[in-house]
Amino acid sequence: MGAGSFICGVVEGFYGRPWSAAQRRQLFAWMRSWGMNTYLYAPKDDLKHRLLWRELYPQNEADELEALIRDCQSQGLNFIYAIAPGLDISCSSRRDAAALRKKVSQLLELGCQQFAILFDDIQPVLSPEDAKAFESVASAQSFVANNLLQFLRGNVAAANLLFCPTPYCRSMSGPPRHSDYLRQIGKLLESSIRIFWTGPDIISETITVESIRELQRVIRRKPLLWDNLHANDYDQRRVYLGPYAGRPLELRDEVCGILSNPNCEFEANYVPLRTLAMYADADADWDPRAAYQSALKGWLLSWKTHKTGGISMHELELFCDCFYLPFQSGSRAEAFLGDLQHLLKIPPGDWGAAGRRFEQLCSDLDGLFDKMTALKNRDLLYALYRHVWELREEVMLLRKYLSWRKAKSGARPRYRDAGYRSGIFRGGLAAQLQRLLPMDEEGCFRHPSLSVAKNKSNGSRAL
Ligand code: GDL
Repeated sequence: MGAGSFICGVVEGFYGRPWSAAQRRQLFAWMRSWGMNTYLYAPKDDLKHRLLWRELYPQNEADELEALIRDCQSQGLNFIYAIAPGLDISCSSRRDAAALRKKVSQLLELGCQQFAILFDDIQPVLSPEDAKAFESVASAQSFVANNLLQFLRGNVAAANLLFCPTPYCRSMSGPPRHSDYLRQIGKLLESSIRIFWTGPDIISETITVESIRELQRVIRRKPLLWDNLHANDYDQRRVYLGPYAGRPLELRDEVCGILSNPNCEFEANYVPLRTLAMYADADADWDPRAAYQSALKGWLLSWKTHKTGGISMHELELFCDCFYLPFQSGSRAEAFLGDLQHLLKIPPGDWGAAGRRFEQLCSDLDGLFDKMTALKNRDLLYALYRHVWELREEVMLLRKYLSWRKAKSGARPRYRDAGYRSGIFRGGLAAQLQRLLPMDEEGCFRHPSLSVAKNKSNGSRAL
């Protein structure tokens, strides 16, 4: 990784089951063919990466890691091992410093030459011992990181280090210019250490050039984007098949690189990663939707089925539009939703073209879901199954509901369907809790009984 080259690749940095060796091998092949250059190993639930960071890998796991590092490097990619000691490290402890050196020494022996140290998702407080030795969390973490870099340089002349701060987005740090933590990190961290940033939020819908320039002035370097746009570990009912979007091309000049931390379901990541590679490579024009359509053509090759009349490009686009980005559906899913919202508001006699479009789309989706069960790539099917299943259930319910309304010519008594039993359909404690405190379009919560009580008492405040 040359000092000036743009870092572009993947961070396996999510919570949940880490990817398998075979999945990572597939990832490296994709990355190589798309011109990406960096893979950061940071699975939150590899015990020895985070919770038990002091423990060395036993022989069998070390062998697997060694093979992984070799596979990655043989594809011409940088392999970076991340260690996340923040849950319980004592920054002033010589024993912990020695444990850290011992751990990275094991990785060095396995062939890893590049490292990252992560302090994300921890409490930003000093332990009583550290409070005696350091003025702040930032100075304690900088001390550990600088020492680690020095140690690495004794082993690998060109060694470098990546660093993930504890507040790693604006919603955590507040405006960077007012953040003592970021200012100190900027001042104290050795100038070659690269600092991660996820944007205005943990999951950032957009990232502006201005916001990054403001950060640069405080951390005294260009940040490295850890991009959670397609991450879904925080809500496993979602999956994101849409393009890399919401980042202007000019952003590339303001950051030293971008690593995507994508969907936990490895197979779901073709389009997200392919379009990130296209973004990194794009000339003056950048249209995420066009990149998406082009990436879908490549992905279609993985969608062969055991039935004749397999899945078409049109169907794949419709499908991915239904599972697009955290804050946005694809245009065809948006149109479907728009039609549906309209139909629910007007009497069946007026449904006309919107009604026909809705019916057509329901059949298309139903047919597509059926075809998917015949996919040759079973891993792809299994990665998407639960998402497809949930959507299918909801679409079919709406379809039945609308045809029932039509038959009843617009009456609005309550609809019951034996196929959607209470307690089974949308069941479970989490779903019950959601119903207790629904969120409105503006992101506000209000429990329904409150408004009922309010209405009953003619607008007087309910307790
Ligand atoms: C985070 C975690 C990351 C997780 C992501 C999405 C960073 C730096 N850390 O806060 O491990 O996958 O959110 O849930 O993003």
